[in-house]
Amino acid sequence: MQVYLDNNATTMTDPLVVEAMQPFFSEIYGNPNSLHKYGTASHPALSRAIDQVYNALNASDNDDIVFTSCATESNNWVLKSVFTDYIVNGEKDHIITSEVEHPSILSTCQWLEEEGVKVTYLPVNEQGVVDANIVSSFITEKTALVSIMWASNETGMINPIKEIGEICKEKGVLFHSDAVQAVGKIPVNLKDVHVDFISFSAHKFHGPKGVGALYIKDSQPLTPLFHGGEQMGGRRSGTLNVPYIVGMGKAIELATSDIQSTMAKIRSKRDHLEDELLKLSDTFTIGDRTNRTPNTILISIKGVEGEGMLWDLNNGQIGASTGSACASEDLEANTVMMAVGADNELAHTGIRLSLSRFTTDEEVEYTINHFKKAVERLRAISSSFAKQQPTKGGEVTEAELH
Ligand code: C6P
Repeated sequence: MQVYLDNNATTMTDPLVVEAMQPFFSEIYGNPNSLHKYGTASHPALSRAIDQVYNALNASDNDDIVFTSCATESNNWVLKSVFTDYIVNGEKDHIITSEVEHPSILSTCQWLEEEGVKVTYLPVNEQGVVDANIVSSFITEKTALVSIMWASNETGMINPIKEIGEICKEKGVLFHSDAVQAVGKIPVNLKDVHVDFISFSAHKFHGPKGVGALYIKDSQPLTPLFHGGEQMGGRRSGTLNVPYIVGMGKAIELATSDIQSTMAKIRSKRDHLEDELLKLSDTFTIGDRTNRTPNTILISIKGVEGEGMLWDLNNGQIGASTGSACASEDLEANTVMMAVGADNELAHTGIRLSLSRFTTDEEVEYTINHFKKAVERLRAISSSFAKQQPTKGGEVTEAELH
């Protein structure tokens, strides 16, 4: 059996999505900006894809949704353009974000700091969540932008986006949310929350890699990241990636059309997996699962190095991760676990398991069995765990976590 449990890194492209994309490679391949029939042939499919994305997010006709190559691009675009428009060419000098954002936000913020921008990196609470009141307390008249992720890629924890949005609206500050791990996993209703910008990416909800989007409320101005032709109203130049945009439309429709029942099915498998793994001694998961994306578990297994566990799981044909795929090549402690208060040793023990709507009950059972045996094997050779046994034992306490 092969089990893929790294769906927060990327997902399998749904075969129905591949089917929808297929005609736009070698049959309907004209440039959509060409005036001849080969170009215009793609227009109905493009319009449909745009409608599918607007409908899935309940965006309004006054809003813009601009297709990009990925969420990293969308995140870079919003931060760098707010810098140009409101800091270089305006009176502001400050951006607020959190310590646990994806590297595409954190590295861009570090670059902005080198350019003279003041950046506040807000801490998260022991649940891994940003407190809306803390956001409020750091906003000044010099704050140009608040950028807080909708849901964490590492823990799955969901931030209070509605409250933060209201605070930003009241204080007249732009609000961006990296919604990569929210769109397609939990309901994202843009009429229900106040956000100026959201970033998202098709490959996180069974669409193809290489296509993302930036939502821009009320089509407000934002200096383009790419200058060139008039594609996407001049907001993002470059020939439209027709098959991928069609794929994104189909994928978001499939992911959101019956999201409550899809979520319930994934959640019940996730909860069963989590309950079973928590029966192992000295294991704990990060964050209350009622406020977590329904597919995600970040579990810490005391005495078992995350990398060792991944290797063992991989030998059992199970794909998991120790955290963000973008940071998987360094063997540093998990920074999100450190941010929720784990010490250095514990922060090396995190394993992220992320399910999808394609995960089966059989795969979950297989994972439970293999995981339990792997923990036994690895603990047997872990000298630090063996040394702690006589004195410790039992559950890891809150005090040990902090
Ligand atoms: N996170 C993970 O393993 P791209 O690939 O550029 O479309 O998405 C980047 C990105 C941005 N924000 C969040 C919250 C994300 O989770 C990701 C992708 C993967 O967690 C790969 S690093």
